[in-house]
Amino acid sequence: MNTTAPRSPFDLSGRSALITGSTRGIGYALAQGLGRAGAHIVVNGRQQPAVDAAVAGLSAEGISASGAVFDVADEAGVAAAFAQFDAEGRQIDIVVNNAGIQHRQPMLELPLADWQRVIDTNLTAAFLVGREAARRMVPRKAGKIINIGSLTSAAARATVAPYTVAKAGIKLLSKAMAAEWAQHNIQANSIGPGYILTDMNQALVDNPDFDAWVKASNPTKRWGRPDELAGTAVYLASSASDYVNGQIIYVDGGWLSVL
Ligand code: GCO
Repeated sequence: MNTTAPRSPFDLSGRSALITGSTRGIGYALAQGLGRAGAHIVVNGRQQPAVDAAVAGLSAEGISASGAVFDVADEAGVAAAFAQFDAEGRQIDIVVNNAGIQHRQPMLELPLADWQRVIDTNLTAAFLVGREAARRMVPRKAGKIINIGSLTSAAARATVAPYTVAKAGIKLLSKAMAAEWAQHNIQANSIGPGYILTDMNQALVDNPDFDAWVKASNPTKRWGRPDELAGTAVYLASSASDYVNGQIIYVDGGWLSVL
């Protein structure tokens, strides 16, 4: 008698997921979510102590995790990280391009260097990491790429122009990846989080006008929590989404559905 339960299409055991910018915030919550679904997690950040702390935190709850310290916006650093994965025999089956920064300043005063820094980290890095991962996924004929967008993938907000443009680019980067790599059984999709309670957004949470605007604009009437993004990430990382490609799924409490 065969007593083995059929594998759930959401089961990630035996897969490895690299999540960029995963020492805290949304990235860490996605690491927990994919880890709880069975994946080995490769934590990424720029600082060794923060990466070590995140690996320790995941390990403490029984998740298999390791660390990779590199700057996602540095082409040579990204290539070196993947060469190291190759050397360790670590196959990256799932990539979550999550690393992101914010810079809030009206465009009339915005220095080019700040524009460029935000575009490099929030958009170009997803190309660099995705390209390096896909170079290995194409011959294997399997891979999952999840690019983290934003509400600003759909519409702009004053004072965050480079972020908005980068996140709009993320939405189309997933489609560009799908256009070229779907034939190799790679699925690339985006998640568009709404306003989420993270360190990056703390200044907005602490601003009573902004907080009131978020609660008034969102039909759910509250900010989202990082862990509320995990289910969508598990879906897009799993075989449950094997015929889903180039999509963006907004996890926004319904924000974009109402006027
Ligand atoms: C901002 C925030 C963004 C938002 C996000 C909502 O300043 O606009 O920092 O990160 O939370 O755009 O999707």
